[in-house]
Amino acid sequence: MLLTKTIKVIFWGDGGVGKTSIIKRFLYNVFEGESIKSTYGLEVYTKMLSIGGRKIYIAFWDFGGQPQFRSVVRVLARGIDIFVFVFDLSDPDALAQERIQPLLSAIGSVLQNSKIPKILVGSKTDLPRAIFDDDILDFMMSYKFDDYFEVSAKNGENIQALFDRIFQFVTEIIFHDKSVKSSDKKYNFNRVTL
Ligand SMILES: Nc1nc2c(ncn2[C@@H]2O[C@H](COP(=O)(O)OP(=O)(O)OP(=O)(O)O)[C@@H](O)[C@H]2O)c(=O)[nH]1
Ligand SMILES: [Mg+2]
Repeated sequence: MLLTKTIKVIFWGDGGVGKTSIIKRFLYNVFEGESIKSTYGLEVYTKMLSIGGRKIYIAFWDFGGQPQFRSVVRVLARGIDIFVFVFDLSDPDALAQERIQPLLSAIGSVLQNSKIPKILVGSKTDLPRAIFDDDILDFMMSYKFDDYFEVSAKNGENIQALFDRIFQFVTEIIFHDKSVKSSDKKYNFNRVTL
């Protein structure tokens, strides 16, 4: 008998940074552009994978980042397996403390939990870049992210690499691979253009 399991992957970040666009680019290979609607509260997308003879359901929890939805995130994020935090590389204030702090406090203790893999994603690489590499590295290290990807939902750049990494974490979770322990964390800049 095949055992099934659901892995909960949370996408979090400010309103308009491109969370829904990233998920839709990966799942449906589309980019809706200006016509995409801001996520109202929460939408969950699922995908089935077969890993080592086991059926694994991956649930992508796509939260609306607008301030009015922030109060529900902490409760709904319970049971999270993988955390993905998206910021907009074309927005010069994307990593400013006053923008980041309310977002990170809304998510509760996820960032303090070293057992949860955490991926940082810089979005909209097709637009002019407004954030310095040093600021990204500082941010990654302060909050102990395990990996970093720069993507564009518009042209698809690095989207597959991001989801491959998510699925690698899924495999590690399923098979209890110890390589995701915080002591083994490596900081990788998965840039297409360096
Ligand atoms: N140029 C460019 N625009 C993008 C990209 N990804 C998203 N956008 C645009 O940014 C806007 C917001 O995208 P969404 O995917 O709705 O962002 P979100 O993070 O899901 O926003 P909320 O649901 O409000 O939290 C839309 O106008 C998108 O077309 C990208 O890679 N490049
Ligand atoms: Mg959205």
